[in-house]
Amino acid sequence: MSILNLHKEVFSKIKYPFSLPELLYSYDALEPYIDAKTMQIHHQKHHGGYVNGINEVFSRYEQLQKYALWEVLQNLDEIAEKFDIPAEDVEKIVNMGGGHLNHTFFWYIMGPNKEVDKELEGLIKELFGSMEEFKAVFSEIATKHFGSGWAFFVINQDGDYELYSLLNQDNPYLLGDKPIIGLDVWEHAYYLKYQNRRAEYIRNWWNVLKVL
Ligand code: MN3
Repeated sequence: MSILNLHKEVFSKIKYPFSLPELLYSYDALEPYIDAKTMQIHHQKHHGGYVNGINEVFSRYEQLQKYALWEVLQNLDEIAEKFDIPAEDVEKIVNMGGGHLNHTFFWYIMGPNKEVDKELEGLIKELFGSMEEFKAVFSEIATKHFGSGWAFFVINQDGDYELYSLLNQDNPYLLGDKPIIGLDVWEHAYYLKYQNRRAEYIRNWWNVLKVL
């Protein structure tokens, strides 16, 4: 399947009760670019925390449980009003729900062996002229993002492709966009191995991005 069908193949299946997805590779599989300790803490503790957090909120709102998580994020204002969800729980849905979606997809697009998505590769070459140009633009956005957050390559509601970064665990569905590629630039994603060298982490990350 092409990563361009991620919405249907991955995101549409993420519903309550949420669970921490198994990685398709071992914690040390992305060495030397991402170390095993970082992967283990990132998956079990950080992602695990987001899963627990979003389950806790959804457990208190039975009306939410029939929706896929992406639908709740995309229509959050409307849904919050309809079910009378207070601001602090809306914030938890953004942070915990976004954290769960973002990480599920992050693990999914990485791997120890390249399985280049030809459809995506073709699209990127058409849009950016070359893979190098795409990587340069994406890397710059990820490197310059201030503080915690993610860099994303998305398709918007008009069918146009965009690159941008978002703060914290904000997910493109909040803007009505569908994520295609995402890179976690929270310090928890790289600090043990790279400390403050985010640019080096980003440069190395392309080696473990399975799909390109
Ligand atoms: Mn993370």
